[in-house]
Amino acid sequence: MATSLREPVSAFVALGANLGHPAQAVSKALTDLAQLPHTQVKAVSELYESAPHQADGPMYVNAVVALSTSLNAFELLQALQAMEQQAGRQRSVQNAPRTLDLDLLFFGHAQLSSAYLTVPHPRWQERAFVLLPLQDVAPERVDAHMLARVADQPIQRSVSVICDSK
Ligand code: PH2
Ligand code: MG
Ligand code: MG
Repeated sequence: MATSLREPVSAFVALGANLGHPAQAVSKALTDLAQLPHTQVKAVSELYESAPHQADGPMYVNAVVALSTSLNAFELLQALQAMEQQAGRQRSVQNAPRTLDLDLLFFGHAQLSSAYLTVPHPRWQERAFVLLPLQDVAPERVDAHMLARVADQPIQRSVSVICDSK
């Protein structure tokens, strides 16, 4: 794991789930992310309920978390994949329904493209289920044009949150 001498980097992770108990899986992942070594949770978005985008299956629960971490990008990726495994993630076809998906959106200003990892995430701007929660934790990264382009994708803040705000 990382040496503690490395400068912390600001990283953003998108969470999604649509099999099993999606809200519980996302909540547990948020708790587990806070336990990662050399890592602090800086901000957590609201939870959103979204229709599967370019995919089939049940409604998704989505969120985005902002981290500060001294792990490197591959160490963080490994930790995210271990959490997906622990949540019972099966890998079949692309965009298949899943118990937990943890995607690294940004890792500081890094631009990486390898067989294992591409950051920034190649499709982050195409997805309402990324842009809306990202706007909660990093409004400076999301603009009106981006939101307009995804305005046709069904998404809402999760029901409990809507009730809370009334
Ligand atoms: N993830 C996908 C494909 N489609 N749709 C929604 N609403 N939420 C997701 O997290 C999602 C998706 C592939 O990772
Ligand atoms: Mg994904
Ligand atoms: Mg993924």
